[in-house]
Amino acid sequence: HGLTTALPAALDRGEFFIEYQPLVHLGDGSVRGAEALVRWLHPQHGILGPDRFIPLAEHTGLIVPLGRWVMEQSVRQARTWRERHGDGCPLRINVNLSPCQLTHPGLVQDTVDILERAGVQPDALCLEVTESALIGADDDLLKPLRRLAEMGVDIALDDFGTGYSNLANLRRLPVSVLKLDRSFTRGMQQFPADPVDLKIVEGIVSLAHSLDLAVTVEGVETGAQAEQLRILGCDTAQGWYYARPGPPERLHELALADA
Ligand code: G
Ligand code: G
Ligand code: MN
Ligand code: NA
Repeated sequence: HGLTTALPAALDRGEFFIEYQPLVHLGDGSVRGAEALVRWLHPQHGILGPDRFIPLAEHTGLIVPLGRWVMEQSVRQARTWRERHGDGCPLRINVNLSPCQLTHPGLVQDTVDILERAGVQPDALCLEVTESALIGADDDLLKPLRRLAEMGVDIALDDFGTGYSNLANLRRLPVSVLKLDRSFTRGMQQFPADPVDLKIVEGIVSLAHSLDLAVTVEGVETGAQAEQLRILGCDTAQGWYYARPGPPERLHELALADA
């Protein structure tokens, strides 16, 4: 595959870049952070989304250096936001981790090094791991995540609600945030909202809060959805209603606009 063989050189040549999508507090509308989403500016094919190359990078192992690069850029960006935004700025950065990064032995040390080099507190970083990556996870897989959580790095369970995981299993996982999958948000788009989706989200929020987990909702496209999800008790939202993924300056403007 042409894209696969081009990946390592693309990293060396600096063809990857990151867009940031804001995470907004549903209670007061303030920007609390952003998710980092990697793109590839391919010299022939133009901008390629992660769905086009992350699976290839996972297959070849390039995801480890690429993921490290994404984390380094994102953490530096978080420092810039925190500096420009002033003291006590709570802006955080969410970075996605592939399953193979979780099993890579260097994960904890790489993360510590990146935070130290950037001079950023661990609480500025949230690592997103998909629910499916942790289904049936044994202690060896959870150990690095526990270490990171003890340091103060937040761990979020991404695409929550699609993985058929055992809910009782949640207590074992060192996560502090559930990211509710977009499919639930879709049910709130129509009016009246899908009553089954309402009940499911209500149940998840109640379970999450009783376990001291925050709930982030993805894919919010309308004000009506945002209002419905706020009433259901969700904490944070992400989606086109607030902003599409964009360059870092855009997030700074959004964050300052409501400061
Ligand atoms: O918005 P978008 O098409 O960029 O994102 C598609 C998917 O790609 C998301 O589910 C996201 O989890 C994944 N993704 C985006 N950036 C990264 C990254 O840096 N690392 C990994 N592993 N996945 C990413
Ligand atoms: O990690 P994850 O797959 O959850 O990453 C988010 C993905 O969802 C990205 O591909 C991003 O572009 C996409 N996305 C973000 N906001 C919205 C939205 O409001 N609606 C839809 N349909 N997709 C969104
Ligand atoms: Mn994600
Ligand atoms: Na997701």
